[in-house]
Amino acid sequence: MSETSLSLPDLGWGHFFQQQLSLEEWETTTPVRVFALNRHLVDCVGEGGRQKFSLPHAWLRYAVEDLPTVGDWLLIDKDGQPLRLLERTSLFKRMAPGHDARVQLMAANVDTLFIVTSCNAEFNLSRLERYLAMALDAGVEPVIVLTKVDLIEDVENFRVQARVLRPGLAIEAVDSRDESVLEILRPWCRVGQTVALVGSSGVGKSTLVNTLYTSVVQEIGVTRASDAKGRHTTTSRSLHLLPSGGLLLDSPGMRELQLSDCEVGVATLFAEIETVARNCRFNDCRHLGEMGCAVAIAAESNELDPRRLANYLKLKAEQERADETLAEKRRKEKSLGKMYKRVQSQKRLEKE
Ligand SMILES: Nc1nc2c(ncn2[C@@H]2O[C@H](COP(=O)(O)OP(=O)(O)OP(=O)(O)O)[C@@H](O)[C@H]2O)c(=O)[nH]1
Ligand SMILES: [Mg+2]
Ligand SMILES: [Zn+2]
Repeated sequence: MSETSLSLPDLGWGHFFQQQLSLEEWETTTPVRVFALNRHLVDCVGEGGRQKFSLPHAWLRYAVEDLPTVGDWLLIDKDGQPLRLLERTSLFKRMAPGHDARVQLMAANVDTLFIVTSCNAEFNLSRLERYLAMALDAGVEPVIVLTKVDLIEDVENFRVQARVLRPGLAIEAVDSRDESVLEILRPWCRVGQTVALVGSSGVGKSTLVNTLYTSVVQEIGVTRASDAKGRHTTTSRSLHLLPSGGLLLDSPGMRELQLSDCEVGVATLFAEIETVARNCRFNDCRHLGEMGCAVAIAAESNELDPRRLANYLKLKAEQERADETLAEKRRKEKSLGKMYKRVQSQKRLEKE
């Protein structure tokens, strides 16, 4: 599909975005979708084709969540300058790798998340739960895509394991290099639908993108045979238009994925544990040995899956730590801001 012949619905536009525009904006501005970002340079596609611009200087002071990320819709004026960011249907974010407790936006307005995992040593239920919690939290439909089925005999075993993660979870098994993926994944790749991919390095995300795209657009890495681990060949995030009409976002594998603000997602995914927890004696029970803990009692009588429970507690703890680090950072920024203001007013006094 050529970028110059696209309509807004082809790019994922719909009622949700339309209703955010005033009549005046509808007449004087143009919506464009962010296809790629490189520091402050934004690469967008609209009805008029592709265009690039730098973020306005004033925007650099905005909070991270108010800045555009891949998949966002922006309104631009007649001169091609961005005016404002439209509200999102969904947003993926994470704690940035490193120690400075920064939230990093990963993708906006995604409809479906392909959680890619391969049928080998990489397959790990607790890791899948982490991605599922993210998808559910963002309000995005998760689909488990099992790759490398050509290398194993018993794919059913993987399916059965994945099925218990969530009732009604869509699970598809593919050889990412084979054209059959076009047919298997088509229900989620129709015109205007946006799909994102997550998964460890080497599971075949770029290979999937290439097969769906039919031409080579992403560099493909070599997996070390010994441990089935790759080395994250893909380093940028960008949207690709699929021949089927959908849009696909290939993100770098998430090496240091940390949940940020996924409380709802964790609660939704582990509903069976949350239900039991309602019977704990204390409202704020952390299920770590407190008196009258219903979760502990259920675990002892094997009513709860021990692996799931352990992962639930781990994700909750991670969540708490992330919340604390963020709160601490905000406190520091606030007191720095206050100090700055004091210094400024002191200087003014001295001048007078
Ligand atoms: N046999 C087989 N090989 C596959 C399949 N999917 C991917 N591969 C191979 O696995 C290796 C890694 O695939 P990539 O597509 O680069 O993996 P990736 O998920 O994009 O990895 P990063 O970009 O590093 O995160 C390549 O050599 C692929 O050819 C599959 O379904 N079957
Ligand atoms: Mg890749
Ligand atoms: Zn408890």
